Amino acid sequence: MKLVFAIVQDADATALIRALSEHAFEVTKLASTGGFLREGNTTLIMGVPDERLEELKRLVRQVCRSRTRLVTPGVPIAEQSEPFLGEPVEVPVGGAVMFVLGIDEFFKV
Ligand code: 2BA
Ligand code: 2BA
Repeated sequence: MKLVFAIVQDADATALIRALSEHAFEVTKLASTGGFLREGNTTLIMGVPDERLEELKRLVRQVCRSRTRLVTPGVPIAEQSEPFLGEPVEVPVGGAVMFVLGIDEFFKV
């Protein structure tokens, strides 16, 4: 069994959780914040059998989109508005960032 952390954009989270549930994956959703953009994102925790890991990755790839955000270097994201103080740069975000860990034990009491 593996423990998967998937950090996804909020805009993709609902559709991904629906797709996961339809395919009988169990999932726990956490509200999280990206350290760079300092904006909300969603972290999903999933305990999955080894043999279903590729299926899970496929679903994440199908649902999660890559997007870009305009960021002005050196200016806190919350304070960014027109007129820009510096030259804005495009930052790619997502589809999804995934961590896959081995599990020593999984049980419910
Ligand atoms: P954020 O930290 O808000 O980062 C948003 C996007 O900004 C990242 O997209 C990446 O393209 C860019 N970025 C992040 N840190 C940067 C830096 N120091 N310099 C230049 N550009 C930077 P993604 O890579 O798709 O990451 C999306 C979110 O996934 C991140 O949001 C963060 O919450 C999480 N994440 C990504 N890599 C991680 C890691 N190694 N460990 C923990 N969380 C991670
Ligand atoms: P929920 O996802 O809201 O699930 C509540 C209960 O609904 C579960 O209780 C289980 O009995 C049932 N259930 C969930 N997903 C199902 C599915 N795809 N098909 C059929 N029945 C399903 P618990 O098993 O006691 O789980 C309680 C909570 O623990 C879950 O809340 C979820 O947040 C977390 N969880 C359980 N197993 C997990 C796993 N493998 N990975 C990540 N989170 C898990």
